[in-house]
Amino acid sequence: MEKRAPKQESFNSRNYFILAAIGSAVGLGNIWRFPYVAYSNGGGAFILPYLIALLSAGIPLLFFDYAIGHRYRGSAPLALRRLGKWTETLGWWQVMVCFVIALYYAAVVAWAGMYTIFSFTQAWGSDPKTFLMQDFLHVAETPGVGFDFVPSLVIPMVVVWAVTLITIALGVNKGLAMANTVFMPLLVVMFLILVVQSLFLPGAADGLNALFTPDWGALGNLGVWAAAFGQIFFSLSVGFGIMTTYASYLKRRTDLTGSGLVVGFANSGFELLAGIGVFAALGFMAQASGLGVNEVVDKGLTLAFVAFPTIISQAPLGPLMGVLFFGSLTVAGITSLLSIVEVLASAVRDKLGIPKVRATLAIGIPLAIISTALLSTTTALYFLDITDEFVNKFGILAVAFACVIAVAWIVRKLPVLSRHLDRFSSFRTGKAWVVFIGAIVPVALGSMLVTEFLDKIG
Ligand code: LEU
Repeated sequence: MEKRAPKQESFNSRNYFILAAIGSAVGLGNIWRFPYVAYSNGGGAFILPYLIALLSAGIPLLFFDYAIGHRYRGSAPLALRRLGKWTETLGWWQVMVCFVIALYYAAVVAWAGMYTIFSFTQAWGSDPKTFLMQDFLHVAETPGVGFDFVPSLVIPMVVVWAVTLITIALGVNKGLAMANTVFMPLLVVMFLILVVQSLFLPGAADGLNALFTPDWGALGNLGVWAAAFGQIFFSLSVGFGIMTTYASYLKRRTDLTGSGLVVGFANSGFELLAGIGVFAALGFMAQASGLGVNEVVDKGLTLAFVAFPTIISQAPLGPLMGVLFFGSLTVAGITSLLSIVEVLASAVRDKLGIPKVRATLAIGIPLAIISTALLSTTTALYFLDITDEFVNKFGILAVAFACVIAVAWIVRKLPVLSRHLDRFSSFRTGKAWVVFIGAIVPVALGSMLVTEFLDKIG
């Protein structure tokens, strides 16, 4: 049986909420995912599907999450239960998605933290790939074989988890708001210096040309559109409980849509900046090694942990660049990780009716142990690759699709939410928003799920 939930916390100011929401949105997805996704899906032409995805699905879904969180004031499962009883199940599905993301997201943050330290001495030597695979991760040659512990990975994981759980346990103002107030300005300063530094490297223009040269033909490919929507959902943290939870901490009188626009555009602005910074640096790397930019681009983990160390070793003021790049990755990652864990802690708090500190420990300690156990082993990399792909493609998209269908077409609560949005906003979204959430978003999400599914089995 559900216990009576303890009194809901709330952010002391709307600015804290906006800061925390931007902190959640801007994360690993912006820095290492976006540049590669844009480059490999039409380059400059990708901006078009990307903007369409942002405006037609990302922002409307952000308003959707905000409206549910603010109106029903609770963690994702509780808010959804208040909305339609059985829809609580969807809230737990969102909680599960967050649980799985947290397992590996924390590891990447921990590794980025270690690489910030390595940057001072360029500990990776002349062969960053071998260093990453053999000396740092001790990757097993065959997946599943040699499930051995790598003790040196445990300490950074413990540090990341300790920081995360302590911050969440401190509560919404002393923990979340404080952390974001310190980390977000730090991130902006570090990242801006990094981008300027990259733009001054020889070869930077080649990198930018490679990123922005449009391949208009790519727009005929459904996969490119799917990539744009997928990027927006992950990057904006919409559809899987995070923004619902954060909006539940907003005071009653507020501006939901105005805040949403600030968060949406700040996130995309950061993403674009990351694309510019990363590709300018890759242009330098290509020139320094006498290769084409297309020969040096890599995605995700290898982009961050192999290509960047190579660049840092060759660039003037390399150690500074290393600290800025990996420092940014760590800081951006931790503020996103906080939001993922907040979803879990608040769900447990509401379900068991226990204080936030106890709820944080009750879910956080098992989570930290499982995450550390799985990702401090020689098979960490395989686990990360598989779960990341699976969660992105099926977890996030599928749960967002299910929620939108349930709310719009089964419990039919869109009119209530729309009125709520209009009441607590600086501008009215009216009928247009209902059409986006009721028709355009489900069609977009549905077709992406089918495409991904056919792709998997085909
Ligand atoms: N929005 C975050 C990012 O771009 C991810 C989310 C799971 C918190 O990295």
